[in-house]
Amino acid sequence: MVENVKDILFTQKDAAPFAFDADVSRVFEDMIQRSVPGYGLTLQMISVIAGLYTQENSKLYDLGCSLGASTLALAHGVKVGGSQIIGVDNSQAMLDKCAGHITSSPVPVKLQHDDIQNVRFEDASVVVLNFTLQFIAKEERLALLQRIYAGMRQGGVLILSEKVSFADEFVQDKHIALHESFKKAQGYSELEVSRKRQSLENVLIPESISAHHARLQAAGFSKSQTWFQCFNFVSMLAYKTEK
Ligand code: GEK
Repeated sequence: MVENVKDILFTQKDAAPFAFDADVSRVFEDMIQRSVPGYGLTLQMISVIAGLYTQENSKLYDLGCSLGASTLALAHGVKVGGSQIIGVDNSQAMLDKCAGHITSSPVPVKLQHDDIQNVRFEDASVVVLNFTLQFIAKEERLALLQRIYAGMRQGGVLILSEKVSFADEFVQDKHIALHESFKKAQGYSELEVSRKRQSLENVLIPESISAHHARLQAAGFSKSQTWFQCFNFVSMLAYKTEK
């Protein structure tokens, strides 16, 4: 069970650039649930998708696995034998806590402390980037997706969840207002919301939904679809199939 400590980080600290350090790892479960609308649903559906697409004796990768919530979601969805999950994160503080959580996994999990850009992908049937690509420099995203694609089996899928932006200024402003209202409804104050916004500037870089789909196609994925959207948070599925 993940320990749920209330996130009051931004009542106390100033808006320094956001980092996945020990302070964040302590409150992360509460933080992500109260900050990402639909986060719980993405976890539930990661299980469903893993159930449908995990192939026998294949690997599943959870890139930016944090405390292991998406890793366990994958594990609980798998219905076939011989699979292994590789959870990767470059925050040691996150991985230390993750190690304690994944002991309940019904599927073997190997944790890797590394930049996801250094991972060698092989024999993958399901790959998850649940709100992680947004932290990779824009110009490095295509190369990462190409390597994921190359390490995937035919019939494999990539689940890509992201905070997104909208070209239309009116639509963009409305989504931001809705998201910030959601956060206030979750108990964050105006000050916490604005400090977090500043702290994430230049750290979390959102792109448009169409830019994501275009890049998935450029990386080799034959088809992709958006299966979930709540305000400016979306999740997409990209398919490796015969062209
Ligand atoms: C969940 N998937 O609970 N290499 C490895 N890890 C990275 C990198 C990188 N280059 N950049 C960021 N991370 C999880 C939530 S959180 C999303 C994912 C969020 C890691 C970072 O340390 C953090 O643990 C995770 O990616 C992103 O479903 O905080 O919005």
